[in-house]
Amino acid sequence: MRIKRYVGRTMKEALSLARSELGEDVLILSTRKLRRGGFLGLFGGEVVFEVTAAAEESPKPSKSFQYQNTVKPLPTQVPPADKHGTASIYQLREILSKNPEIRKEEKTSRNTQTNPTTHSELEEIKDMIGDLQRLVLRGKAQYPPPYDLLAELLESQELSRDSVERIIRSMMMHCGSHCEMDESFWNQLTDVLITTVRTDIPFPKGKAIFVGPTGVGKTTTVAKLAAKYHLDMGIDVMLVTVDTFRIAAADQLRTYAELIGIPFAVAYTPKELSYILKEAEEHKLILIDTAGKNPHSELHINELMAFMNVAEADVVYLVLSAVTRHRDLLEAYRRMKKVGVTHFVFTKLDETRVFGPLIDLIRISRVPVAYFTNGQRVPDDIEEAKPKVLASLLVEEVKESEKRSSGRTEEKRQDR
Ligand SMILES: Nc1nc2c(ncn2[C@@H]2O[C@H](COP(=O)(O)OP(=O)(O)O)[C@@H](O)[C@H]2O)c(=O)[nH]1
Ligand SMILES: [Mg+2]
Repeated sequence: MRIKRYVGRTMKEALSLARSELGEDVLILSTRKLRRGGFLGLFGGEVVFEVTAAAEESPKPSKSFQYQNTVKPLPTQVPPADKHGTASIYQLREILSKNPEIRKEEKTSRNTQTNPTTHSELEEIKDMIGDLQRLVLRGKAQYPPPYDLLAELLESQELSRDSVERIIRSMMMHCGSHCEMDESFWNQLTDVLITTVRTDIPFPKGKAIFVGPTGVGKTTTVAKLAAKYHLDMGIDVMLVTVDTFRIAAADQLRTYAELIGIPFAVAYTPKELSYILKEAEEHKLILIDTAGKNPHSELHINELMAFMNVAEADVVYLVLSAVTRHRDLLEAYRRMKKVGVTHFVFTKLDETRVFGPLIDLIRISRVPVAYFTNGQRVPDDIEEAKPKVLASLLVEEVKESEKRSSGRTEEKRQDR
């Protein structure tokens, strides 16, 4: 069994070439039109017709012009000849599909075939790759070194793109467009961040209410502050809770009140709260704890509003956990701002190493942060918010990542 390809200027010519060499009983396996020569086989060149034919008899010498016609003989599993002595075309196709040599040749010749669709698709893909490259390059080339690296490091702290741009612009103004990532660079970054972190510690007087999502640490924060104000500063503090959703919640604060040695009351309804607050007027500072509200639930927010309207608090703390994802943090603020948030308390700073979202939130909301909490211990794990604390936490993390990334680059260099 021999398989050969014949090429002619017309299909007829190609077929007669096959027949003249392999005999009249030749089996035509495939025919196709293709362009030969030209630039990369794509442009220009001559249109020719190719016939792939198979026959059993031994080859006759031929002077016909052939192209790529030396195909290895097929393996021994030749299809059985039918009653006319010719193998079934389906069987031959099956053998062809199993023969890697032939598949490889077919692939090569397919690549040189002119196919207008493939060509335009190819051009389209090339254009798309070009566009993508330009886009990527524009993104990267936006900042000269080392600001490109700084942008990456700030993004890994989950600062928004907008914040990163502002910070870098400010850094470039102070440090120039080319500088080293040395100690003075990091100090400058700390200073830039300090200007974005607004803090304010309310004077401990009047009524302060604590709102925020469930489990962020509201009750613990109320206890920490009560202890701090009463035990450290000798202020006359009273605790009130409107969190009657879980019995344990009221008991949690009651226990703290007993330990600290200050009065405590539970308000089940806004009316009760109004009554309690009137009675409690003589206390210098009243801290009101609320139930963890699902910030996505309008019902919960409306319930909270009813208590808020009665409380007429001087300070409304929105307590948010530092481990909350950027988007959820902004969403929690967006939902809660209608209750008239005046300050933030950021909790669980000990549980994360990513501080960008907190800095973004302060900038976007223009609400100052009053306290940071960094552990479960009452009353120790709370501190008054200072811009430098948050700025330094972020800068320390950025420096660490920079060290790690330059260490990796150095290792790679030595490996080479
Ligand atoms: N690691 C850590 N855990 C905290 C912090 N503040 C509160 N927690 C814990 O978070 C959990 C929920 O606190 P809780 O005050 O009951 O949250 P609430 O539902 O908002 O009142 C408790 O296990 C607290 O001990 C903090 O700053 N760091
Ligand atoms: Mg609570």
